[in-house]
Amino acid sequence: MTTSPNDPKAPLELAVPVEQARAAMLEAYSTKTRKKREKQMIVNDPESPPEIGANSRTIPGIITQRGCTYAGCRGVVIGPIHDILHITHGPIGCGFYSWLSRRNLVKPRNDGDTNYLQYCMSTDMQESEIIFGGEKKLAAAIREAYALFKPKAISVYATCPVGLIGDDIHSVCRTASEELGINVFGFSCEGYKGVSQSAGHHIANNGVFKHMIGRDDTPNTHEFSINILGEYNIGGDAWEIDALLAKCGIHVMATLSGDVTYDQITNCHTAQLNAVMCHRSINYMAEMMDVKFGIPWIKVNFIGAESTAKSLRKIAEYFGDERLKARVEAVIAEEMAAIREVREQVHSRCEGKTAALFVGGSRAHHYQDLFSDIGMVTISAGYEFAHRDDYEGRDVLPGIKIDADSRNIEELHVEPDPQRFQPRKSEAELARLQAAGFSFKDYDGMMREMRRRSLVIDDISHHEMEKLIEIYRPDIICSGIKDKFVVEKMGVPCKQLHSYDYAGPYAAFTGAANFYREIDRMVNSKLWKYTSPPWKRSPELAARLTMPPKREKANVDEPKRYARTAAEPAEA
Ligand code: CFM
Repeated sequence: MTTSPNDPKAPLELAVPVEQARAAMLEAYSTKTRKKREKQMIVNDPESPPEIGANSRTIPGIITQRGCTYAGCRGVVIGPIHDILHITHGPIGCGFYSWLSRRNLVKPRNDGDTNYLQYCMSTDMQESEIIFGGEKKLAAAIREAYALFKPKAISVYATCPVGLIGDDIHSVCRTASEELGINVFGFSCEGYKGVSQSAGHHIANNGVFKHMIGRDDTPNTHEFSINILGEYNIGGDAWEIDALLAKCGIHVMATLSGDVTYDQITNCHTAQLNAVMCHRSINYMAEMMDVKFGIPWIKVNFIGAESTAKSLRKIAEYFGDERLKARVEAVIAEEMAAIREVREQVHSRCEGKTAALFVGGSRAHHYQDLFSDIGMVTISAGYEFAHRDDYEGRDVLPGIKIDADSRNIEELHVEPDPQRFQPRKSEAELARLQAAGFSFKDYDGMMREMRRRSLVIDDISHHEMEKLIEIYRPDIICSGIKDKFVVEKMGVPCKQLHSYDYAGPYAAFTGAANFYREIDRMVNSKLWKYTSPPWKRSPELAARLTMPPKREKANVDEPKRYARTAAEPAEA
């Protein structure tokens, strides 16, 4: 366990060169599609990551794993706040599919505490609202919900038809707020607003910042206090992180947004530091809190034992307190010792095995550290909806072109708060930290930490995933429900890194040990070699992407058709 199997400097040597695999993936596409996909499929150079095409529209006809803006806002960033009522203004399907499918777990602290996450509230728009407007129905729904539950706050989410018919949800919310005397606010997060759920994250950050952050100035009396931003308590991850930090003597004011209450959020601007887990979904909030309140932010990663130790040390370094540093070292030593045996055993069975990760906007990066812990190599990875800075590092931010889709999302103009802006560190303290090599806002992106010559693929399609498996047959693929069973039918285990397949937690040290065991069980199971996909047994099910001959008209893209062929012979 000396050198990391994912040491970026070491070039990845694969039986089939990555350029060849990339060409094989691109081959089936029409000229126009190929041109676009080429920019999103990059052979990695960690020292100087090449520019990757990211956060651009998915080409129609390509099977993507992406979600919508509404999902990113209601489902991801705000949904986990469990003591406010979330009302989806739209047809019933949008509400239902945002309900409890993400495993952002909640444990009310005391008997009788409110937990509304079991409820799925929707205005259930019908044709009459689409034609005559849905504002009245929304106002009635807010009143009804208040009468039933008396919540501290109500949050309203617009779905696609709401934007199309022009319901003004914000004025309905303002009126309801005056009438009921509670905080009621809305999000214009119509599904079509952006190219993916990423737009919804930004809209959610803006809304939480405007309507919740800073409403309660109760002084913070904790010696060492931080917020964790971009941690959603999937499978209980946030609880692991909280417990670990508590052991070190560090208090978590609020986790945005995992098992968190409205009151925690309204008071979290009193923390001393923001530690960012998922850069993609919440970097906006970290920046805005820095400008308005003077809270600096750093990037952390509590996924993987080595990364967790590194993140704890970084937080202790920030506070600069010798007692805290000693405590953190003692906790790291104790936790590492507790998982040493399982890590070594699993390492001996998994060393040299390969993984490929295609997930969301940060996990494809973070989970590479867990695989490194047990000697596994990541040969290919990519995000569904991340931006160039999540791939190449924040240095590229000034050079990112703002396109029409991004311009659609409001950029809040934030200024230091005249009363509450208070720099958390003096000039002298900042100089001391900088001299020791400490940096703030320090996200270098995924590519700088991946092996040279690994394949980075943005918004991977099902076709590319199948080619990847055909060519490299990784020992495990980490992805989500949209392709899990396609992957497994091809005889490769697939670990869902969104929902964790009903398992977890995987964060911090105890979580890391859970992950080692799970991966060991999956990659070393003999089951996979007995798996034969249905199309191998029944050749009439085999389908192949075939392109018709080129069309004459230059301005029309070649149509894509799936022609069913009995191409593959039946297995004996
Ligand atoms: Fe951040 Fe997430 Fe992710 Fe994300 Fe998500 Fe998620 Fe994810 Mo699924 S906020 S970007 S929009 S870490 S729901 S908890 S697992 S895609 S990699």
